[in-house]
Amino acid sequence: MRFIHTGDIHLGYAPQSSEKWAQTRADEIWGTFERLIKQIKENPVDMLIIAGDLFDRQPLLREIKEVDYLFSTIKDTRVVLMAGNHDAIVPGSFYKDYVWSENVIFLGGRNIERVSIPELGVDVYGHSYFTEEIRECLYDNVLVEDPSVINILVGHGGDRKHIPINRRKFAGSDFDYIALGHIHNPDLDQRGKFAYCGSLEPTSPKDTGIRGYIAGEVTTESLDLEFVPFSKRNYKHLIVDIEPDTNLLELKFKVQDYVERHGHEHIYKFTIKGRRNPLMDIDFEDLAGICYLAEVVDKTVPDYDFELLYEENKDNILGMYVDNFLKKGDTITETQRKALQYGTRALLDSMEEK
Ligand SMILES: [Mn+2]
Repeated sequence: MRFIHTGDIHLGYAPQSSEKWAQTRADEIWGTFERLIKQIKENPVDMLIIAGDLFDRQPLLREIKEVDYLFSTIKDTRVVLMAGNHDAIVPGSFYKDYVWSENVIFLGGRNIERVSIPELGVDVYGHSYFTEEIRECLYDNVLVEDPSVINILVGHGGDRKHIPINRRKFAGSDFDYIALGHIHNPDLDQRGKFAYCGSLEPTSPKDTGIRGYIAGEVTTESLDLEFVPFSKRNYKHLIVDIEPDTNLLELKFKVQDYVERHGHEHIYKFTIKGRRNPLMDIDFEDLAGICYLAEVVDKTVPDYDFELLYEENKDNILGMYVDNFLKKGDTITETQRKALQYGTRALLDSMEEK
């Protein structure tokens, strides 16, 4: 049985909502999901598993209809989905009474249920979230009722507040495949017969690395899993080193060069390190024009000539401040060095104002 395992699509989410490009990302999250359905339409698999958090929040009825329309376009594929912690079936949820297309199996029970699909020789086990948190280890002791068919468990969780899991128990279970969602990092364990597909698109700057889905083939005897990169963009975290003689334009060129090499389509976090010219202020706005920028972390330290500063300011507060630290010589600690740098900057600024 050939399948695609995805989850954590988070439709409706706009990552980093304060950024100019937030709405673009929200559209892209929908777009990538549509692209996956189109691909399945052209290249059908037996089953599409969506392991929770299809929506980032309670779906509108209109949104469920749109998703169901997409499913109806892949009639040759059985769609199996569950509600996760983000789109839990809370009171008033449109998930509750929705009648899905014929090829869709919505695992809409509070407790784990078994759904048999005789045409595929498959039994699927699963449930939905009805609350945002489930602390019980629901997946640890699920028993397979019919070992003669292919048995698949669909689940969502793996942290303290969302169904903690026990990987060792999975390996000893009778399931042929355990398809999990909730953890946004892909994590494939073919021998352990389980995998996290990871989110289809990255949804947070912490989600560095490649995102996509799992393409697999399972029988009662074997399991083959392949991770397929599919996201439109990835988050990349890069470190840019600068020197005291690096100027602003040079820094900008360095960043442009990084983006050139690593791909214009991605979303970047830059950490800028090194000793910088004390007169140079990093222009974050300027850098934001180069690429999709998630964050710039300034870890540079101003490269002051403290001996000279002291000589020139012997008779004022700056000179006294600097001298305090210079007297320590080599015994100066890292914290004191920072205090010296930040304090000097503050004093110079206040002297400039006068
Ligand atoms: Mn989740």
